Amino acid sequence: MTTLNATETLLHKGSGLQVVVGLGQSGLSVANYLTKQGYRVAVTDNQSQPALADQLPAAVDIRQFGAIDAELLQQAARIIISPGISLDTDAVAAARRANIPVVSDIQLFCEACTVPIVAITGSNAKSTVTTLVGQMAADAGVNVGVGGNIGVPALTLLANPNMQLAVLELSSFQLETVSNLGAQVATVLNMSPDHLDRHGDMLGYHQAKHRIFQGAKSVVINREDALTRPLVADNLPRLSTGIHAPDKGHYGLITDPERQIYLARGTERLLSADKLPIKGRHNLLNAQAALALGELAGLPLDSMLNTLQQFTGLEHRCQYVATAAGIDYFNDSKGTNIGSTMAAIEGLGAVYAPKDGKLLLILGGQGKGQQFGELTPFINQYVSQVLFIGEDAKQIEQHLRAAKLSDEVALHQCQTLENAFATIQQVTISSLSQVQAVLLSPACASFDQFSGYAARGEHFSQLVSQLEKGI
Ligand code: UMA
Ligand code: ADP
Repeated sequence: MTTLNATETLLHKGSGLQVVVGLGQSGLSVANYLTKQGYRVAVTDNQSQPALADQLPAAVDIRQFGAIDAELLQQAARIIISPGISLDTDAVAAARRANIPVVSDIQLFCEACTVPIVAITGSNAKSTVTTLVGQMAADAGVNVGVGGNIGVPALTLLANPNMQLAVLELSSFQLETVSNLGAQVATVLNMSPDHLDRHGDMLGYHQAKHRIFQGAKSVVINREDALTRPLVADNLPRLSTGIHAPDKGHYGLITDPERQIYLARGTERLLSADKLPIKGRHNLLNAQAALALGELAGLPLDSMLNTLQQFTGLEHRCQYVATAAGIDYFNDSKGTNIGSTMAAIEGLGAVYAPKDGKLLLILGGQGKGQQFGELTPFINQYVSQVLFIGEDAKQIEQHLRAAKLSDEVALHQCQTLENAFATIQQVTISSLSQVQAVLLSPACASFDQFSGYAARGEHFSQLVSQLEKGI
């Protein structure tokens, strides 16, 4: 067998130029990884001065900034595209027509990763379930790496030589350029319209998400959502989750005659729902998904149940902020699509409805091509006031009105969160408003007015605290 020395490896690999498209966090991780592997690497980005350019390794000697360099892409042996960049971008589409392979950082990760992968996608709950499974693994004494769309580029996990398990949150953007991921266990948690401006339609979005199942050794399925069911062999090990009593070995909920709800595995009651710090029906499904994924990754049940009782959830996800003038304020800024906003309205609505309370909902931002009329039944049932903000506010109002919105729901165009808070004060002064809780769950991206959902949520919390202080 011939082995190459370091210089020869460099020359050998150098013959195939690797072009990184997009210099965000994932692009930087790819440049670092591939230069360490001895490849010749070039980077190109739309921005003329990408913020991370200073952090590129010196070995990256081709840097084309200010536009994605179409000629450079034509010279590539392989293109590694950032998830934020569409495959339809002219230069990228031209390279694909020339049969140049285009992959994501996740493809490089799964080719290099030697430990089992838990792969998690879905329209909503990805970060919650990924964090929970990561915590379950850590609490069980497993050396675990948690990364992907959650904000830690997957390739950076490879720096840990002792990693025993990788838990990856994967977006449709990352998955559309991944083949044969080969996860130990894979799941699509739920499917509701999102990112349709990028994927064209629900079919395109579904196809991208379901790439997560390629080569999977086992799968977790949500019985409540047929669109999560994979097209895989019948004999592939699988567990399912749902809101009804489960079949033997599967996860679900059992409600006893006193109406107490339990997480269950088959007929076994595992944990009373009121022992979970995270609330709402959607979180009971999330807890089950984490248990099922953990089981198929070999984690012990008792330890996982302990973790569930400690897990208080993530910021900006239906997070209670404060009570001001008798009204409870909730920050669900991470509700960036209609599926998450439905879950938030239903989850909180069910809490306030028995008290004859209604919600005041703040909605809007960048609508991403969604059909907001699907929110109308939830609004009719639980919401008395809707306040619109952001660039697609007028269009969202039109969608709601066109979908049989009840006359009892008042609508207010506010443009900004500041204006929304002025309106909240006017509206809630009237005892007729029925408002007992204010919910920011925009169902939209935030980039028209904020640097991201976290900035939007923090701004909301600041405005609540000003209200509390009477400023
Ligand atoms: N860029 C171009 N041309 C374009 C668009 C972007 O050159 O047309 C450049 C930008 O100038 C920038 C770079 O590409 O320099 C940004 O790349 P990126 O948007 O892919 O961002 P990264 O920093 O690499 O972050 C990505 C994910 N971002 C997106 O998918 C948009 C992060 O998910 C992820 O955490 C990170 O990789 C690590 O894996 C964020 C996200 O918003 C949280 N995800 C979406 C979501 O959750 O809905 C899918
Ligand atoms: P993702 O990473 O997929 O965006 P998060 O865990 O960050 O998921 O939650 C995003 C939003 O989805 C939050 O607004 C949260 O309240 C909502 N959410 C959480 N679990 C579910 C679920 N099972 N179904 C629908 N929405 C959910």
